[in-house]
This record gives sequence, C-alpha cells and structure tokens, in this order.
Amino acid sequence: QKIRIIGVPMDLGQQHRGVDMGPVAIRYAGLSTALRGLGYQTEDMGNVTIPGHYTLTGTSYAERLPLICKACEATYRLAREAVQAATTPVFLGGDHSAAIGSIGGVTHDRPAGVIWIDAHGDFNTPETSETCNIHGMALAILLGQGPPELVNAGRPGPKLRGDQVALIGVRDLDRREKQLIRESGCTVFTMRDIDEIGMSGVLRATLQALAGMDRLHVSLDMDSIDANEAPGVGTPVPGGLTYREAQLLMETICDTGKICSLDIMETNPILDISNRTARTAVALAASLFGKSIL
Ligand code: DIR
Ligand code: MN
Ligand code: MN
Ligand code: MN
Repeated sequence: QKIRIIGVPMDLGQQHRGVDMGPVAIRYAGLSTALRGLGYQTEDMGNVTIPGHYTLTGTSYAERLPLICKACEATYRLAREAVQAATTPVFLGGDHSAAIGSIGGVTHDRPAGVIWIDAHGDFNTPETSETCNIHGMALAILLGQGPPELVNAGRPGPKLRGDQVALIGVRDLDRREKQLIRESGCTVFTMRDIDEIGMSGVLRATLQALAGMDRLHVSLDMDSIDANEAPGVGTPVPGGLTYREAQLLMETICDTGKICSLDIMETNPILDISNRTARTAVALAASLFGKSIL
C-alpha cells in the first residue's frame, strides 16, 4: 500500500503566522520514516502553492476568500488524483480551511465518512463567526453552508451529509455555532462525553454512527490534543485529549481497515516547544496506519 504525502501550507484561514510551516515540521519529525517502518511505500508530492499571509494587504475576509478558494481547488485536484492512483493521501496543514479541498477531493468519486477531531466545531458561517476566520467555518462549508465559492470548490454542492460526520474532542463552540451544529445531523462527542463514557465508548458509538460508510477520512486538528502534547497550535483550549486517549482513537480507527485518507492540521512550529506538536502528530499517524504496542 502506498501513502502519498501532500503538504498544504495554508495560513489564510486564521490570523497567526507560522502555521504555513506545519508541513515541514511534520516531515522533519519523521513522518515518512515512521510510515515506511510500518511497511508502506511513501511518496511525497511536496507542497501546494499557497499565497502566504505576507502577500495580504490587510486582515479582511473578502481578500482571503478567493485565495483560500484557489488553494482548496488545487488541494482538491491532488486529493482526487491520489485516490484515483489507489494511494492513501495524508495532507499536512496548514490551517483547517485546507480540509475543504482535501475532503472534497477524496469524496469526488465515492463518499467517505469523516471523523473530525477538534477542540472546535469549525461550524461557523460568516453570519455566526466572531472572528471571520475561515478555518472556523470549514466543516459547515463541507456540509453546504457558508460562502458559495467555497461550498462549490472542486465540484458544485455540499461534499458531506451530517450523517456522514462524527466530531470528537469538542470543547469550545461559539454561541451561534452551537445552534448550527445541533441542527447539522452530525454526531458530536464533546470532552464531557469522553469523560463520562471514556474514549472507547465514544469510539464504539462513532463507528456505529458511521457503520454505513466503507471509507473513513480522519481530519485531525492538533488543537484537539492537550497542550502538554501539542502546544504548537494557534488556538489552544484547556482540557484536551490525553496522549493515550488520542492513541486509542487512532488505534481503534485503524482496526476498522477503512482509512482512506488523513488530514493533520494546525501544527504551528513557531508557537511550539521543540517541535513537540509535530512529533505527537507523527506518533498518532503511525498508530492510525497500524503501529501497535504488542
Ligand atoms: C473559533 C475558533 N470558533 C472561530 N475556531 C478554531 O474562529 O470560529 N478552529 N480555532 O480550529
Ligand atoms: Mn479545526
Ligand atoms: Mn480547532
Ligand atoms: Mn482551526
């Protein structure tokens, strides 16, 4: 089996500098080596070209929208080609707005269930957002809500239905985002659910909710993980997944044998401590692709 690595150094979906260096940080932390050690062939396609923050004249949403659109369309094409070439694409972000392209592209020919692992819901629209940051709208856009240019990126219309999506690790939703997410039909497991029924219980329910899907895409926002293990993210929220909870999550999803693709998003080495976040990301990717303890 071949894994195709695709860097998406997107930094336009939020305001922090440095998340464009996420792909290089994760490569440096040894992603390819770890995957080859598990018996995969790896192929690194380099990075999608993104016009960086430094090209912007200001912070406006209107200026960013067409640039993000173009970058997501380029990511979409690479995602689609990776699936057509019978490889498993791994997208290295970059901020989470890149998932509009990656998930759009991997679902071009066939649907996939999506496990969205995030402290946030990423379910804002321009009307509900308190920041106007598009990384906080990515999932809503994939379900067809928000700016039409992005909803229609790659191919016209929504890329996912609510019943194809499970969120895990949620602990910070904006006031009006809550309403949208409740109406979305997505299955949502908050940190409270993990506290109450444990990660194994949450995973049983997640896999049950997505049982009808024969392919699964994992979209991992590194801010889902507790800052002890993943300090290098733009919007840390206290009380995240422990290292073992995150590992169990990956190991259990691996056991389904349905993984078709992975996003590793929001790693920001500028805000990090000794590249710890990227090293955590590599350890989690290894577990998703079959590394087991015994
Ligand atoms: C916030 C933060 N809900 C927003 N979202 C983040 O800007 O919409 N998502 N950081 O990853
Ligand atoms: Mn996110
Ligand atoms: Mn997040
Ligand atoms: Mn984000």
